[in-house]
Amino acid sequence: MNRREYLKKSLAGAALLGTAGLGLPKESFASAVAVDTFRNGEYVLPELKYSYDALEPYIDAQTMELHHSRHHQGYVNGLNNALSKLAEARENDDFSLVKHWSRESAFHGGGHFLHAMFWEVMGPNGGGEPSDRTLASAINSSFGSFDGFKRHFKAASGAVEGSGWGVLAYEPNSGNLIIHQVERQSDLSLWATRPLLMVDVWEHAYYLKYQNRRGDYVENFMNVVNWEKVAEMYDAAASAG
Ligand code: MN3
Repeated sequence: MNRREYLKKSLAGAALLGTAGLGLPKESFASAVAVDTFRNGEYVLPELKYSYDALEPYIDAQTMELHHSRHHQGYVNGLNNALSKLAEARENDDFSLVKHWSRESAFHGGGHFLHAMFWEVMGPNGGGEPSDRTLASAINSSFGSFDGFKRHFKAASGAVEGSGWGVLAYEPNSGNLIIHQVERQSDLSLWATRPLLMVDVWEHAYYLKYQNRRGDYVENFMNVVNWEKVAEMYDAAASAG
């Protein structure tokens, strides 16, 4: 299987997940971004490909460590727990708490998958504009210009009400890119779009360094974007769609 076929297969899994909730495990959503998040029958915290201080001065080491080792680990644990409770419910044929555990699996699953991609779309040598021509032209045709995209992405991410995410995503029906405001993190699994670039705007992602200045954090996030990774995911999404 060549790379394109592999990615296409993975993306088919991602599409399935969109309609079937947390469809497990071989064709997991995360495999679309080639992040190792599932091992020996359960979800695991993926390792960062750079050190906690690698994104300084834009994102500080203490925030990165807490965010990755505590918050993300919490979503991994919550997802595994919710899925085991749902398995228990099936075994006992007792679905009295199905609503609760379904919500828990969506919330922690959303957190786990979004963070797994979030770590990948940042990097120490990031920022600037995408050098990949396919992605650059998709951004231009969807937003008019790279600057138009950037202004829209920053405005949308800064204005998310409460906790949530700003997400650039591929919409396979039109072939266009769109920007979502995701409140909390549970709704993404319901959508047909394929996320390409996301910024975590929960306070835990920036409060130590930026306090209530979310706009400054989003502004500086643009300096750590790993556009090669985004281009790779765009290529995979567009060739599968
Ligand atoms: Mn977070």
